Amino acid sequence: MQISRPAPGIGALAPRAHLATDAPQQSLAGSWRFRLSPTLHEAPDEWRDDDTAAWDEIQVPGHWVLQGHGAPAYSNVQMPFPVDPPHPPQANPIGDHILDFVADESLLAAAEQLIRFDGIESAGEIWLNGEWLGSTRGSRLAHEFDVTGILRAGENRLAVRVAQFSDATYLENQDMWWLPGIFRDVTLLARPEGGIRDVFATGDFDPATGTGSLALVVDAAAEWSVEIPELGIDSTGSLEGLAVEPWTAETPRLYDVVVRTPSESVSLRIGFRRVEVKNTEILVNGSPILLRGVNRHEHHPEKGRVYDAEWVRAELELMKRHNINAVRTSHYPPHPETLALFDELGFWVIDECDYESHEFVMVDWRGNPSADPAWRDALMDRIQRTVHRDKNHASVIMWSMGNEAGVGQNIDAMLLWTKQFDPSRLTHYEGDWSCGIADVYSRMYASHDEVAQIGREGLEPAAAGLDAAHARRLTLPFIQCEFVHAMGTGPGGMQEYWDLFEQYPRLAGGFVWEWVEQGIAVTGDDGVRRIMIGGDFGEKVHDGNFVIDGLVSPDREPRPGLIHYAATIAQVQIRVDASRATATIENRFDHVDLAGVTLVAERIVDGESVARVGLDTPQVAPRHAAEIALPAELSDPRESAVADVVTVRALTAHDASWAEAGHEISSGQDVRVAAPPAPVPADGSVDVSTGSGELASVGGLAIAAGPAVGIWRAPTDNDWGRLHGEEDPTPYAERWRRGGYDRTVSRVVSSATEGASVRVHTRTGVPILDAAIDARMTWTPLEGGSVRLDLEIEPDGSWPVEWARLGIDFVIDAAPTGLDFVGDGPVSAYPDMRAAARFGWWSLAADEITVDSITPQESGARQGVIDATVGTEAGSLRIRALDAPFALTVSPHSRDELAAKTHNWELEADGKTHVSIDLLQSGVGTASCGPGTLPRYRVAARAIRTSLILEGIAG
Ligand code: IPT
Repeated sequence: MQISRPAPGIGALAPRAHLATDAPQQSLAGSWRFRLSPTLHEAPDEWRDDDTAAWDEIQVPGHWVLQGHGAPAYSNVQMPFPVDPPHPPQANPIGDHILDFVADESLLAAAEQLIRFDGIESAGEIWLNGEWLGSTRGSRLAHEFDVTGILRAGENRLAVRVAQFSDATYLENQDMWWLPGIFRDVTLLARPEGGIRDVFATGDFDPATGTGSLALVVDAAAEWSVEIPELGIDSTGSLEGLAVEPWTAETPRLYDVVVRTPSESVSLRIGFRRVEVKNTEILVNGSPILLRGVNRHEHHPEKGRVYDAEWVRAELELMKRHNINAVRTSHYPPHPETLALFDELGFWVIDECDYESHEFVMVDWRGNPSADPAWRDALMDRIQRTVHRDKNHASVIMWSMGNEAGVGQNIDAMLLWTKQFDPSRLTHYEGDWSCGIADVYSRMYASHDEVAQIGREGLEPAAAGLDAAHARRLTLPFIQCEFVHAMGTGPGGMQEYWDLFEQYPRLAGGFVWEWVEQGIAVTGDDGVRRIMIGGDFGEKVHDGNFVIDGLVSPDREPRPGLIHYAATIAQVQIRVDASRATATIENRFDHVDLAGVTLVAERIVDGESVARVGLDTPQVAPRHAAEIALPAELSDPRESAVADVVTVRALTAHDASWAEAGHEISSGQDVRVAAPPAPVPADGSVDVSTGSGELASVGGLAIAAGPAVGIWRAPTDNDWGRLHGEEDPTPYAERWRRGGYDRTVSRVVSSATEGASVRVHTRTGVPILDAAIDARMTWTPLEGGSVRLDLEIEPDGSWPVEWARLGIDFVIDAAPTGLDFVGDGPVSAYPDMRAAARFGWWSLAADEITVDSITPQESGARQGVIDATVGTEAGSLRIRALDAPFALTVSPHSRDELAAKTHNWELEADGKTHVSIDLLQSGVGTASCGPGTLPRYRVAARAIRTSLILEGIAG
């Protein structure tokens, strides 16, 4: 087996489209025989005629490392073995696969037969009945081999030797698990005489005339014709002047098209649309588009990259329900059926070539295949296989050459070939900022400031004196093919990016990194299913939890980041002004008006719904807004109310495959919160210890600890991120630890009783340094056993770094049972990630209070809280704000426990409820990869005061 050649596979037929045909096919999916050898040297030379009775069984499609042979491994930029191209390491598992099968008669009856492999990682050598068919390169690319005259009646033996690593591995370092195997379909295809080898169908829509055309390049061995039944068309050539509705991601209108010869019919689903660049904007059908995107890896927690049709449909529908309209297929073409789903559901797609050579960045790009002529054919083969396979899909608006592969002549050649082969789409390659050839300027993780600058320069004509490359780049639209990093608690700063994308026409949107957390589920002997990360399989080189950075969990549960992203990018934005009795409805769709949207309004006063009405949806053109009047019952003043909230929701008006009518697209609110009536002090006493300064109990509920002043949080993945471009790039998590913020020490300075009140002054310091926080607390008994706390906080000395938060922390000696609160929810939020939080009267179950991050970290804060009841097994603690709202975090885990553990399944609940009432909180940012928390969301030491009512209800 030759696996050290910088070259394409051998023997495969020229690439062509993945076509739905009526010619017979036979799937070879199922149970195969399998034997693993640890190295190529130990893999027997003679094996293809072996009796496989003693071999193991393996499911194809499948990855052997997920079926009990060897182990998965995760590394991102770094290679799991030395950078010694084109050689794989000696320790290179070899998987021999054998299938004995009988070919269907219908196949054998055809003039010719092919076998197609849709994906083998990383290199396959294929034999049928002892004849060598060839080899594959390009794990996510299809390879077809001619088996005419080799495939026979009766028993056939297919033997496939797969190397886990090969020369191809140097081109496939794509920030995902290394998952070898025949992981996509294997299919036998009949090729009838006079059949259709290939079709390239380009559906165009001319916005000026409102008509479509269909350009067809058909490679057939007979006369062909094309039929569009819906349009009553039956013709023998390309078609023009078609009365069609255009395809867009918002209106994914497809037409069934059949291309036929006397012996074969090929069915296509064609969308008519025109993609072009004008005045730095990406236009589709003449209108600019904004990409509300995600980067999507193929990942299933048990099956890896094996396609599961229902699962993939469900995940794309989940995207649609969260207003996502674009997908970058990072960093390889997905299973071919996924493209059909993109067409059908409506997504703008950047289809990316199966190419990343990021490991060369570790050696200053020495030997990078993008720049080495020796690899040219291998790379050209990859882009051609990508483009040919998916060329008939309306959803694909850009071809991407790959990811993070440096620069070089081979990339240029790939771009040039693609542009020439398919001028109907744009080309993309992020790795070359000079943009000499690509049609869009693309970047990843550029800061807000830089993105704003890129937007601004698009408005100015190219300044004199620019070099030609820069001048060309100024004419291009800009996208962030990766922009916020959805790792752990976060990402913060999405709204601020989005505001820029909305503001500058040149900015055509972005793609969150990434859609799904690529955790691998392993069920232990104890029956417990645990999510594994890099390193958990004993890898010597790995990147830990950097593979857990998605908007949804491995099981596709939305993380708060997804909920906030959905609100940020929502195509309908609503602003309510109850005092003026108006709402502004902004249509941010690019192609449709609001006929598909219904509006409902509700007014809730102090928790009671007092009015619920449907509103007439205004006719608003795409990218326009209208103001509507609200009926009086939504806006008449009510002086006595504490919280008077008018919410207008935009719902889908019609059923769609991805959501029934009535699905909420977005909402807007006007919230009027008044100070609650001043509480009346009562006789009695407060149970505050003048020794420790702690609240021993309230209303019969024992308080195990607190209040303690807290300035630290269990570091998030983003808190561990280096702050590139900042004066001090040291991660906040490290600076907090250095500053001792996680180990504060308090003492009571004074305590005194004044009538029924107790006044306590505490001073909280950090080890080593002289910075401190003085907290002055006055406790006053109220009617019914509750207490009032007036709190004044003043920092002293010099604080080495901003605080994570400023709060007072309590511990109750019983596990949490739930949380009811009045404030912004129900989703967990932080100051720079709160777009989806809506004021309301919310009730959370115990398992909804925090986020079950795979890597334990701070989570679960609720913002803008004015009233909360923390339920515990010992009773509940009610906390009410007397002036400013607070942020509330309730957790079954202490911060020390969260910070100490590396997997969620290692966490041990201490049976206590940890409550933090935060007066200030830092944003979360996206520094795990990208900019840190924006300065305006950082918390410099400062004085603050507040007043609260605490009420205990012993349970
Ligand atoms: C960027 C990669 O393109 C992407 O694949 C992923 O690894 C992401 O980072 C981090 O999760 S590259 C980064 C070094 C900017």
